[in-house]
Amino acid sequence: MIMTLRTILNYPDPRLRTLAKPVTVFDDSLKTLIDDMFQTMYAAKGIGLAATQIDEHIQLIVMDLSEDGSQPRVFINPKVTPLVDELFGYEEGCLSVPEYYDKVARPKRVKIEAVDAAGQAFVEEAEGLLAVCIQHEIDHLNGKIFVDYLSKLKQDRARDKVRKVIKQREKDAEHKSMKPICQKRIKEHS
Ligand code: K1U
Ligand code: ZN
Repeated sequence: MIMTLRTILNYPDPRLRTLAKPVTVFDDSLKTLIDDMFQTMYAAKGIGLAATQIDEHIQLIVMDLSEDGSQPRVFINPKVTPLVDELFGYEEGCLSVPEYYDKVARPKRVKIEAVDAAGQAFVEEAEGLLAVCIQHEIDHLNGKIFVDYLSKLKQDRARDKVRKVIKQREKDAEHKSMKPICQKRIKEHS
């Protein structure tokens, strides 16, 4: 099976604001997209990923809340309904806002209605990390990012942080690509 590592869009890319369309066809190209999303999420050390984040604007989410990557889950056309008024505050992260974390309060217990990768509809109740993560990911499908819940000052800080992280990643990638040439030169001169 060929899997592709996809590029994750970074805040404040305007494509992150696109509204995702419902999935209507469950075919091999959807399966390939799901595989690509898992590979991309695991490679980025995330616990969730919405299709929006890789510039695919359909209602598709992958998630794995386990420590060892043993519990992959797929949510297609997901819907959440709060079951309580009580809010739960959690320090959230986002692969589209790398290395920036802040607390967001969301409904503590929710009902999830979705369809799995096999096209089977399911309903479940969630709290804790699953409730936090599914609400965060559904926000992505609606063009919303967790920093939207924060003050303008914090949004500016998040933007600056992302800029810095991207610059550093570009530098690291450049160094990495130069390494084999340097090693060859060192060998030639020894
Ligand atoms: O949507 C995403 O970008 C994935 C995001 C999911 C998420 C994590 C924590 C709270 C809400 C939503 C991440 O995976 S961020 C990656 C990360 O830093 C993290 C990983 C494990 C636990 C907590 C954060
Ligand atoms: Zn996110």
